[in-house]
Amino acid sequence: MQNTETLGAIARRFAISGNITGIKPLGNGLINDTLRVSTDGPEDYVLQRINTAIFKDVALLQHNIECVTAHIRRQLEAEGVRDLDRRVLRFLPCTENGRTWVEVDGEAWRLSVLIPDSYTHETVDPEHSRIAGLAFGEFQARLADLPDTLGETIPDFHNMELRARQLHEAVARDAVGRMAIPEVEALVRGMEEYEEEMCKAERLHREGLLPKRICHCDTKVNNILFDADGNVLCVIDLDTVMPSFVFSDFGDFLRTAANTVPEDSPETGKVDFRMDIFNAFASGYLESAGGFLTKVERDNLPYAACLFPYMQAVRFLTDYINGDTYYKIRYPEHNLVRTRNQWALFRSACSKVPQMQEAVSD
Ligand code: GN1
Ligand code: MG
Repeated sequence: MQNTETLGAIARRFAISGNITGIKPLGNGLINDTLRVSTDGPEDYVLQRINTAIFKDVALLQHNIECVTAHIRRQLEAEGVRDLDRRVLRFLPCTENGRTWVEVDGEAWRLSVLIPDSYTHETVDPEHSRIAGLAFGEFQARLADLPDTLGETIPDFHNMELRARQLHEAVARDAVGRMAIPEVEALVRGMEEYEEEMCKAERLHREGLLPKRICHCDTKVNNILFDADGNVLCVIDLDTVMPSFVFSDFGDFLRTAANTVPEDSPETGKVDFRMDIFNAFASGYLESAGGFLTKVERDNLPYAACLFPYMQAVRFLTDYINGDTYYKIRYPEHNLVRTRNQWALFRSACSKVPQMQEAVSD
């Protein structure tokens, strides 16, 4: 990471106000590097280095984000919402050409206004899950009439057939010899058993039974900003907003919120899929999204709750077999530990499908 002086110089290429008084890391995303830029002016900022190894088309990425934030801002304005800057992210233009990103030594950076007195959480109780369900359903509903066309910032991001193929390719390549570990081999075989079942969404789509809608595609708990009273302010981390199946947002929230432990907890025995969180989230989501969901989408929400732990287990294991080239890791076995955790979550979710079906059909 660059030193404070270099980071300050990057931040000053955007139309910020005030003098910079400090720069320090913010949040714990696995992809981009995020920093808080404090100033003596009226606002502080969030500076992000975009991981261009993953987001290869920064112009497309920022186009999507600009369209989405402008659209939501227009809607909120029309609804008479007053605290607009707390309800939707605002990215600043850079001073030289007005774009919302700058390139520095081959790396891309962007800067948004930090929303003061806002909080992210790594865990939520049922009440906040219900509120989050409302928020993500509302986010999808708001984007249903987006006039712009959004591109896929990571093509086929949540396409399970692609993720399965990437696992097979990693296994065949065995780049760092990790297929020799019996546990890795067993995990791969276990995943193969469920592969066909888990690729159901792509089949339904091909049969014309499942639409793509604009989704957030990274609805982890910590991608929602709450105020001090626990109200949702807005949804953040918009890099992956793109056309996908509604399952993406439903499933990925539960993957993080319904797990009794964090996604990288080594205490696999403690992993359990919480039905109280599922019920609360589903009730909030159906309240705001129920109006536009088709029967196929609604009936398959329990499948979505299983699909995302499964897909994440496949992705973590693929990265482990590839030698940890995608996700940030803090120790050598980190991706394997994450895989075990998500695999246990998948198994737990599968065992609760009948209860889930009952809850969404009510
Ligand atoms: C990544 O950037 P972050 O940490 O919010 C990943 C998600 C995974 C998640 C697992 C672009 O999200 O898809 O579900 O890690 N984002 C990308 O924690 O791959
Ligand atoms: Mg994030």
